[in-house]
Order: sequence, then structure tokens, then C-alpha cells
Amino acid sequence: MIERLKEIRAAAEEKIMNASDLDSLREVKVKTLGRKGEITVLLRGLKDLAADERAETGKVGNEIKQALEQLIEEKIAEIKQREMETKLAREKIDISLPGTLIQSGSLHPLSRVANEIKDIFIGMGFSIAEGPEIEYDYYNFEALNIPKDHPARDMQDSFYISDDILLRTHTSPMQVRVMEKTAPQTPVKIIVPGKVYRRDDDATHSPMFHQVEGLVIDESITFGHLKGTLLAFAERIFEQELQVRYRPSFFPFTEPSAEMDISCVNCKGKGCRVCSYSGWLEILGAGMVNPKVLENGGYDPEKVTGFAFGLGIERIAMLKYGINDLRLFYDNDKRFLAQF
Ligand code: 2NL
Repeated sequence: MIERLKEIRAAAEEKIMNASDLDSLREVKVKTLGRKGEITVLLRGLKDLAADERAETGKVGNEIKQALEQLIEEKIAEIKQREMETKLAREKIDISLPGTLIQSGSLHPLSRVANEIKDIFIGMGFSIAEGPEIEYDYYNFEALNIPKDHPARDMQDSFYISDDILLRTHTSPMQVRVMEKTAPQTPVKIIVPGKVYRRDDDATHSPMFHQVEGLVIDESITFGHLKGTLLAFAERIFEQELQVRYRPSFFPFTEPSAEMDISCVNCKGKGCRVCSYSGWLEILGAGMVNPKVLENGGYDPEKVTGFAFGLGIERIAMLKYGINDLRLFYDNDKRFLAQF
């Protein structure tokens, strides 16, 4: 039996030394040392041998098993090492290559302009108030001196949720809410930025757009305060000295009312395509708060006065950045957005 064991050992050793991959090594291991392997099977015959012969054969058998196991382990380590080396030689990793660029986003131009407007008014002592986009008819119209059958309701055709609830058509309703909460205390000095909605949709009107309104209430507020505040604002947002002019206008919630024009930021008033060759650009509406609106807000119009204004953020952004199509703001085309 010892002879046979040595033969098996010699054959296995040769196969192990010649093995070039892990699979053939595993095969040798199963064939010689596995549960049905040659050595395992052979050693089962030990029990039929004479006692002295059994001890000697068992000892040799175990030595051979151990020797083969060790040899296989060594060979496995050798092959693994060689595979690793080939892989490293083949896969050249260039650690100097640039990484994958992660594109960072940027603020939407309307957010940028809204932030700049807020900063300017905060610098003049205003607070920011924000309110619901879904409003009661009362705050959106009634409290602002626009009764049910008033023609001004036609100009602001709206999206209704129910008979008395709608998407706000301007940010004024929040100003009424602030008046209610603050009255009879003074001063009120707020701006309200936010989304507003009107049933309008063409090249120059979007059903959703952005507005900032301002409201100042105190004792002895005059049209002079309005003019000084809005000139300072306009020169800061357009980063240049400007001429301004006021044209009489009408809003149910202000009296008197006016539109403010600035000298064209494109041609400095000489006349160009942007200002339709007039030299002027209309940028906001404003006026002295109508006494009825002050009363609705809880203030005594005999004791306090106020001025208010409203402007469209889209219009300011278009003039500031020379954008000629309103729809660019809402397309979310990265080629447009990446420019800001
Ligand atoms: C425009 C004109 C304006 C107001 C908004 C206002 C609000 C209250 C009281 C009085 Cl609570 N007035 N807001 C006043 C004048 C003009 O907006 O053309 N906006 C785009």
C-alpha cells in the first residue's frame, strides 16, 4: 500500500507543479484528497492490515496527505500572485487623469433678481412678508377696493378654486393681511415678493409670473417719500444713474396713482428698439394708498398715510439681462439657465 501511496503522490505532485490555473488545482485536490479521492479511498483499507503494518502505513499516508495539501496551497498562492501581477501590468491606471466634473447648479435668473430686489429694500429698512398663493376673494379684491362688479376685475381675470377662493392675481392681499395684524401700530414698511396668477398666456404674458409689492404706512408719508424710495431702488437695481418720470394712472387701491418710467437702460434715453424709440421704460406702478384701503386694513386715514408700489420681476430681469422672450424663464433650457 505504501508503494501505491507513493505512486499517487508522484502523479499528484507532477499535476500540481504543471497546473497553470486554480481550476486544475482544485481538480487534483478533489481527485486525491477529496471524500472519494484516491488517497482517502486507499486509506480506508488500513483496517484490513496487520497492526504493525497499519501504524506504519497510516503514518506515511498522513505525511503524504499533509505534503500534498501544503503543496496545493503554495501553488494556489503562486497562481493568485501571478494573476495579480498580470492584471496590474495590463491595467495601467493613470492617476493624473482629470476626474468626472460634477456640474453645479446656479440660481434661476428670476431668483437672482428677486434676491437683489429684497437686498435693496432690506437696506432701506423694509421687512419681507410672504403669504398664500391661494387667497380669499376678500383679500385679493374686496379689501383692495375692487368690488364684485368693478371693471378692474376684467383686467385681472383669475383662476378660481371656488366662488370666493382663487389664485392671487397680485401680492397685495398679503399686504392687507399685514395691515390687519399690525394696525393701529406704525410704521408699516414691507415688501411682498412672490408668484401671482392671471388668465393670460401669450408671447408677453404668462399665467404665472413674479411680483414684488411694497407698502409704507406712517404718519405724514407723502408722494415725496414714494419718489425718493423708488428712484433709489431703480438706480441700485440697474446699477446706474437714471432719469425718472411719473405718468398719471389708475389703480383702485391707490389715489393718486402713477406709472414710473426710467430713462432707457439700453440707450440712456436716446431712443432704441428696447424703448420703442421713446427713450423711456415703464418699470412699475405706484401711488398713495387709497383711504378706503387703509380703513379696510384697520388704519385711520385721518391719522396715517401710505404709499405702495408693484413691479414685475420678469420685466426687471429682461431689462437687466437683455432677455427678449418671457418664455425663456419657464422653458428650463440649460443653455439659457447656465448663463446666469
Ligand atoms: C403694477 C402696480 C401696484 C399697489 C400695486 C398696493 C397694495 C396695497 C395698497 C395699495 Cl395693500 N396698493 N399695491 C399699488 C400700486 C400699484 O402695482 O403695475 N404692478 C405690476
